[in-house]
Amino acid sequence: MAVSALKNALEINGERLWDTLMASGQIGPGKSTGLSRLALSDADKQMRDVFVGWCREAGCTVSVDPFGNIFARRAGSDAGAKPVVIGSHLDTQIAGGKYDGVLGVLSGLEIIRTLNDLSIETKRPIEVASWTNEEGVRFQPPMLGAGAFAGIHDRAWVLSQTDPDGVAFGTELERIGYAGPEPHDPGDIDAYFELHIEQGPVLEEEGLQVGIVTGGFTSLGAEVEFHGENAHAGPTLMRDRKDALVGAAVLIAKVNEIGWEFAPKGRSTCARLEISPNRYGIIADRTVVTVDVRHPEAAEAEQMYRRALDVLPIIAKQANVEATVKKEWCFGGLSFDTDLVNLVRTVAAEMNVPHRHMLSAAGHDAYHVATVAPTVMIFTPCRGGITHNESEHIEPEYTVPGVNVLLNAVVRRANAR
Ligand code: HGY
Ligand code: MN
Ligand code: MN
Repeated sequence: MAVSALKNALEINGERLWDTLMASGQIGPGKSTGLSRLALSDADKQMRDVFVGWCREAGCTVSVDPFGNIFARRAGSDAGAKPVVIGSHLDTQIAGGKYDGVLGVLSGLEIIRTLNDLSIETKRPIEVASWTNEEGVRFQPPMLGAGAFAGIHDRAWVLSQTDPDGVAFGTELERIGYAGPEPHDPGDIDAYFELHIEQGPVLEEEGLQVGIVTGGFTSLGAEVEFHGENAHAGPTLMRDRKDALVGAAVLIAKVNEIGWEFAPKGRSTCARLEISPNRYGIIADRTVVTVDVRHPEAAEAEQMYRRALDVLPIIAKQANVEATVKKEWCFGGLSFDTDLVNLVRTVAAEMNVPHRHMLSAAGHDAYHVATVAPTVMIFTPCRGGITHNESEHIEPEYTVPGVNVLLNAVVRRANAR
């Protein structure tokens, strides 16, 4: 590990962070080395309960807002000062790794534990936030808890969002006991830091340990429903068919084509497909396709999105079905706070931690928090850039330096005038 040039640079207890990460990795179902800890599931509740217990053991006061977002606060000498918040998410993808989101939340906890060990009091309070349903696997859109906190989504609308089984977000929050009383004031944050695995190969390939995230791709998403008619797969003549699966198939191929056309910067997929009745011998009368296009330049992302939706009438005619856009969302296309970007870069340089500026192609809770508070993200490497995959993997020697940069940047911000 590079020896820090920063006089009396603070350092976390890397072993303790790893033990905490491994403990989290045991909470929830998942094949082999991964996790499938979906938002508001029993496993999510179990993880939340353990996390809240850890925070209380570390002397934090814990509060929960009406969206299940958890805030664990370590008091500062100036009780009236706005807190410096460190956050991310504890829910995982359905075939996810143990580190996406989780590393950011548990790094925040480790920073509080380290400050306790060193009996360091900061001027501003320091708070660790765990946002609900970042992954958008169970409930769409992604980053739902952070978006609700920032006032981007209406409270009643969020609570009414349903999962594929028709179970409402608000019902599940009540069921797991994380429907908090009153909303937190989104204006009550001095600065927000989110440390996250890069989920790409750049830092590892360049032998760097910290990515200072200056902004994010523009991501545009939609849920498109095709309505056709059930009919027999045999006797029904081709001219008489209204096959919703054909509509979906043509759109999926088209979205992929658009991604290749705008590659390498442009990205696209239709990651989710619902088919009804999805049985042998009967033509599908309903399909739902999730469109996801992304690009570092907003105008290009917009063009990709328009191209995808402009073909709907053509597909509808061709497949003799109806096409309806049921939901739309967008996130990203932002720049993070310049002062915080400069602070993280200064600390990384002083600590001799090899770093670079970069953009995020993945969405993060920080995107929504950035609409209400100065915000920055720190990326740390992950093996082969593999993520949203059970074999997501990180190592202490290239992760701990980034958490140490976060620790020193947060303390400096928490003590600033
Ligand atoms: O979709 C995203 O980029 C994020 O991982 N939820
Ligand atoms: Mn994440
Ligand atoms: Mn993710």
